[in-house]
Amino acid sequence: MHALARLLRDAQHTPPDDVVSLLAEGARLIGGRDLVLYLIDYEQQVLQPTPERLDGGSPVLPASVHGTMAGRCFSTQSLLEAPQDGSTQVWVPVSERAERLGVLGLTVDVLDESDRGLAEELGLVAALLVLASASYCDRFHLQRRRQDMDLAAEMQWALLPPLTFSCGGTTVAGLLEPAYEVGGDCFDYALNGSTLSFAVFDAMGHGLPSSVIAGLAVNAYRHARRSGVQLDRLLSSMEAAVAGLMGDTFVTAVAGELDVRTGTLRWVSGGHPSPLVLRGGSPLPDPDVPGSLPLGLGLLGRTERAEPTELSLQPGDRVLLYTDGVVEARSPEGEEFGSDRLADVFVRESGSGLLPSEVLRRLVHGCLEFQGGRLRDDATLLLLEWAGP
Ligand SMILES: [Mn+2]
Repeated sequence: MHALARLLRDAQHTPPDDVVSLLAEGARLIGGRDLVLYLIDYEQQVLQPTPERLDGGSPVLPASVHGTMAGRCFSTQSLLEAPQDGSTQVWVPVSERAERLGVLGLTVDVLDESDRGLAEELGLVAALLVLASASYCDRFHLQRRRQDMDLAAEMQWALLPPLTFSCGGTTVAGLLEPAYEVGGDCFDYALNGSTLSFAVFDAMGHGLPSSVIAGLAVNAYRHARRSGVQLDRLLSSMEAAVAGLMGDTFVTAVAGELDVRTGTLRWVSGGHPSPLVLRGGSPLPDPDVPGSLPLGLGLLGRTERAEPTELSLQPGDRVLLYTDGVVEARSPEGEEFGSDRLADVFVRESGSGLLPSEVLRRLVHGCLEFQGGRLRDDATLLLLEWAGP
């Protein structure tokens, strides 16, 4: 590990947009050459390469997640190797915990067990370098874009936590579409001690105004959470911020807490669809939750918020939160996506042994494809998995 730690030291003095030359130096430790750093695009469909041309001059093409070795490495999060022209082509996940950032591709003559270990560690170092460098240069944000991003989406992406996080058997994974035009949908989460807090928001309308309101909602949520506001008071506390500044706009919200030691799940809703819970491959019946109003609407102080709904999770349960843009999606023929279809697709993808982040990626694309690739409203999904204490 010492040699890789040396890369971190060298990184302190290397221009932040030149992570690839540091990684190429790391690859040479196992005789690796032609290193390529692929980063996943915002829609999670294509891995975008740097450099775009190897030293010998041959071009490096983007790699689709579906149907390429780089894509399979990304989906399964495992090192892959394949013989190529007398050498071996290697693909290594570039991930921080469960957050899948991309893949390293490199060529070696031979690869033994200790080289494999080193290659995997190089992928972890790559993830840390990309995350750190992305906070002070634009290179990596741009590499992930396959088209222009509008201002509202720029604001939404800056608000989001890492899309996926995993610790000790609990995973949370989120995704939103349309990636380059998203406006009012957002989510957030945090693990503090044994409490995983999470929330999903949908601000009314579209575009920039929605994005501003969503930003306010997320930050009001974080502020309340960090001020120690309990779950039963959370929505009223956020209401004060949203209603106070924005007049007659509204935000639907669902916010909850999972005790990762016991599996106790509690949540509150403000006009938001109820979570869908999958146990042993089948959805649980809808919880009997009283109707609730969104945040805002000038109802500050005039509505009583219901007590949190509680559910004891069993190991292996998966909980899906979604915004109305998912279930109200319509096919070009006018058919609604609907919550039954969402449950069906969730059951099917969950049964395939895939990682939670990959299940979610496929769910979002299922919804997008259903609409002929063109969403009318933002669609956001947040998936929690509890594997047990
Ligand atoms: Mn919506």
